[in-house]
Amino acid sequence: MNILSIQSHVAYGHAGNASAVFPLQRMGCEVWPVHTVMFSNHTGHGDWRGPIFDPVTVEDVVTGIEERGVLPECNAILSGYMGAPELGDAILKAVAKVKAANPEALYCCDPVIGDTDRGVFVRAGIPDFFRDKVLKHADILTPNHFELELLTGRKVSTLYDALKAAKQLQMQGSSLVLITSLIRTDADSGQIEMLAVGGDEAWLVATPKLEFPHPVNGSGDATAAVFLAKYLQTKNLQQSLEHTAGAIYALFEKTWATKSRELQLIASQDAYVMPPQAFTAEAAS
Ligand code: PXL
Repeated sequence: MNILSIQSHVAYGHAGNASAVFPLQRMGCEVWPVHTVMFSNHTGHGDWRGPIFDPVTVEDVVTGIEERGVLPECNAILSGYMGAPELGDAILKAVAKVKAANPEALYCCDPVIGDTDRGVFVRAGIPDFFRDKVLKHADILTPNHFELELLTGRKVSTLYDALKAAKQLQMQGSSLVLITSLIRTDADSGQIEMLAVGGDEAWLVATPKLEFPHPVNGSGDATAAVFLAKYLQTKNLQQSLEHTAGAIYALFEKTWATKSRELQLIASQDAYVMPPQAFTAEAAS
């Protein structure tokens, strides 16, 4: 599998490509990382240094890859944190190029906007870009709870609400929706859930919720990556969801045990291939 991954890069710690690339590689995928920003660290630290790349730079790097003649071999595009709304068009141009070269390629968009702890943490214009321009092009969309509500304009409190919201996104164009963190009133509060909806299938999986002394950033980026790789390998929604739940729970557990502020992405490497604990997804309706 070859995956063109267009998202942020951080030098220290793990977010964006610095969270997605290693799990993808460890799962056996070739990754072509193109960075939208090069920051010292993720923005959850409050301050950081480094540039947001010009859209022309991102387009140029993609053109260079195109000139190698390899786009027909690209199986998927993965996009995430953008840094500036102007980078959106560069990402969509890359998606168009890859799909022209390989109509089977999937576009997996992680609509990185914010989360329930921090609210919106991206620049103005980015949420609108996802809502107005991206939804119709994405084959797979991986919002967290906060992003799901923001993109659909719906309050999501129950499983019924979540299914409705996912269906709305499907109607807008994303055939597969993975809600990477679902918090609902009609579930055990000691659990955190993920919901995968594709076609008329829906699968729900729960893992224990770990209480961290500080927020952990970058886990959504690894989640989208692991899910995409497993889905490309199996084309099976339930299996991809269960694998992702096991892998990401192991990553959280290791991070929690070490009390680290950064994801223990490398130390958890075996979990991406063989999750140590199995979680069974249930059909949801
Ligand atoms: O996990 C999303 C993300 C990606 N990239 C950068 C970030 C964040 C979230 O904080 O700061 C640079």
